[in-house]
Amino acid sequence: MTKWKYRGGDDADHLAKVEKTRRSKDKLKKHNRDGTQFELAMDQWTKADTAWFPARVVEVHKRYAFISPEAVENDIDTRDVWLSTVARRHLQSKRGERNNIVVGDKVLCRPTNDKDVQITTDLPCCVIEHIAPRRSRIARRDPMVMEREHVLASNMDQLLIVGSYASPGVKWGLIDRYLVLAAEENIPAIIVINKEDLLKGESQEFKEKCETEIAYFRNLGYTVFSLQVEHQTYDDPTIRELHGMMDGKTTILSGHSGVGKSSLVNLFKPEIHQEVEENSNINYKGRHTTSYASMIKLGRGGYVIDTPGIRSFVLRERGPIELSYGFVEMRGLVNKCKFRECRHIDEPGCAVMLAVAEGTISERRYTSYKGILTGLSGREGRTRDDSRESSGSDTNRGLEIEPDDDADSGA
Ligand SMILES: Nc1nc2c(ncn2[C@@H]2O[C@H](COP(=O)(O)OP(=O)(O)OP(=O)(O)O)[C@@H](O)[C@H]2O)c(=O)[nH]1
Ligand SMILES: [Mg+2]
Ligand SMILES: [Zn+2]
Repeated sequence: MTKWKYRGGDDADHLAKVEKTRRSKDKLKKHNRDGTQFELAMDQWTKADTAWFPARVVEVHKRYAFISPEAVENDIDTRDVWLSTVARRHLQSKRGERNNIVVGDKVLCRPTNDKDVQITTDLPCCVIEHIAPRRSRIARRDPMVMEREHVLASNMDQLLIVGSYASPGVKWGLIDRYLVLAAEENIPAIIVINKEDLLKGESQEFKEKCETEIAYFRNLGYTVFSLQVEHQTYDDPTIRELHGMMDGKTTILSGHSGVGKSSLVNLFKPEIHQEVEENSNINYKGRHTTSYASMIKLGRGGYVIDTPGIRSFVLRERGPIELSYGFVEMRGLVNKCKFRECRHIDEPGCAVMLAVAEGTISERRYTSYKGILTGLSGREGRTRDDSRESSGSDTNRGLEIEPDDDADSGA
């Protein structure tokens, strides 16, 4: 029997089927999650006491998290924080995830004293009793336990992918991986390439390569900003345009360490000033300035989740149908391949490979697709630290979501 199945005259809308499969998987996931008592839809939250209050997780540390009360939905003062821990009976995560709560989670809190949370603090304390199902999430494969997901943040409306032309150089493959996540989460992605000033020290060939990549992404429908954050003001038209796109939304900033994520956030007059590396000439390998993902309200409204640059960003395994959904230039082609199960790797009659040969799909993007499919993409930056992580016993790390001392990588 041949390993290929002939598609024959099947004229059903393949794309619609892919979408349906995705949705049913989502439903399944939600159903499983609803099964746990900890995760409950907000309309099912029961307050045992009137003092219990809804809140948003704004920063997560190893043994505790900071939450901000959210009496009115999407209205949070991110400077007003309580110290919280997850109710003991829920500490063991049943969801195959690395941590119980992440930045952006909507939670129901029970006020308590610092004896209950077992941390001495001046802040008011509370215990997290329930978490609402996540509307959207950004997750990678956990570098410590391969089969497990490491959710980085949740409930964002859009993803801002930040790279820089130099120091560190732009990693197009990482941008591709983030775009896959955004497509799957059904949230818009905006691409920012920072440090335009450093382009002048680069070769003509490099500049042309960058221009080609940016034009390609724009052609796919993505908004791409090429800018310089340093020495820039709030009134610069490009910064204003970008800022305008964040109004009324929760935007997560992702990208390697040192690309200028926190510098960018600071331009938007956040409630809390973000720490930025002072020496712009350092080598970013092995260090990062932002240590924890945190949610911050912007001066004009809207929220950002500033994240630390992470070293390895490997996506969990995906099949070719699911993955090609995240490569928008492939979406319309997959139903034109001769075989329904086509992986677009070496199958005869593959419409995707034909498009690559004809130049309508970029070689680089196609290579990126293959790298993700085979699980090779994103490992380039793995170091000894990663292998030390993977050998550690890690069955119950409770709240932990630290950035694994992650920093820059050649991903
Ligand atoms: N040349 C140049 N340097 C910049 C620009 N924007 C930011 N930087 C510098 O780049 C360095 C890193 O900036 P950060 O904002 O700390 O970068 P980050 O992405 O938040 O880094 P992590 O928190 O480690 O993930 C700082 O020294 C900034 O001053 C720019 O437009 N041009
Ligand atoms: Mg930072
Ligand atoms: Zn194919």
